Amino acid sequence: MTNPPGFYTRQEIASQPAAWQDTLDQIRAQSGALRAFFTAGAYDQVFFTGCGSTYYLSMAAASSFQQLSRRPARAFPASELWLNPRGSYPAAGKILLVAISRSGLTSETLHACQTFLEARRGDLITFSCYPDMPLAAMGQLNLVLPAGTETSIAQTRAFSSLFLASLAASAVWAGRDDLLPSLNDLPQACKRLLDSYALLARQIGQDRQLDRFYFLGSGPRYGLACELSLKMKEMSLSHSEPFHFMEFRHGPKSMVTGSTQIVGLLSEENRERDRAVLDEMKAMGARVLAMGETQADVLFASGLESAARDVLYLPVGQLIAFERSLSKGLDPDHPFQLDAVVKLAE
Ligand code: F1P
Repeated sequence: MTNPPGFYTRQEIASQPAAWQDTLDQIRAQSGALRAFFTAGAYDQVFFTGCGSTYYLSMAAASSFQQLSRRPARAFPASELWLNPRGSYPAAGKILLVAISRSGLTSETLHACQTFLEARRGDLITFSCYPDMPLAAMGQLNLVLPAGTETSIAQTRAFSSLFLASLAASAVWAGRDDLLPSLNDLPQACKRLLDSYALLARQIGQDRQLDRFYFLGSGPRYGLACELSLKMKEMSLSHSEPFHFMEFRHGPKSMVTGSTQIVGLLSEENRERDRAVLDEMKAMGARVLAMGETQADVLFASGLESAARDVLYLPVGQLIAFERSLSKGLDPDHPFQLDAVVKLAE
């Protein structure tokens, strides 16, 4: 018997609370090793890298790490580190490279790590989900999160679990261990969001009048907006783009029509400015969905500080893409023309 469309993706989205709990337990168990490794390294800069989803994850992780630690961090697609190292790495200084990959098998990520190690620019830590894959043996420290493994091609549970792991590790490296206990509230908050907003996600996903989607976010939320926009493309083959909130006025707003859905990943720090962008686009005819801690359509009310709660933007956004895919008669488990891993012919 064949599975119904979205059989695996539905389970992977729904099981995120348990996957996040496993991830947090694992990071807590390894926090001593993570701290010792980072302290001994005395790094000048931290680079985060990956491909596709895990590149977007790297963008969010670099921003969170720098915000928490006040130390410089950058994110690059693995292909840039591999093929354009001079334009990516600074001329001098010791680097911690954090390579992130669900599969641990993506060619560009493996090449980026290999060339980084050969150039002796610093140390490598890897985050992945499968213990027997090459990436999980390449770093001086390798964190494997089996809770993030997936059958589906588009990442949902893997992305959020790996992002949460990178955030917990960043808190340890930043000397913000005080953040770790509060992360324990996230699995429950995720479950509440999935339960409370399943219907709203379905309504938006099934609205076939919509023909374009824009995901807006700033700071770490920009990387998350990129990921949610990618979900919309991969799963539902819809026109979708991410922007920084304030950038949206600088050109992209010319695309706004009555068939536009804007999803705003509101920050608390800049809530009024973010909100003004959404209000302006609504006045132009766009439909608007605001996600955030307070005064939002998708309301977190988590009580957590900003850096700790960013992962909460993901579940409802993933559900919208999932529902739109189903409503278009597609199978979210099998995005068009995509493979789970990009392996280059050597
Ligand atoms: C990265 C990735 C996926 C994407 C696609 C191709 O994989 O870009 O995010 O969905 O299927 O590969 P990984 O290195 O994180 O395994």
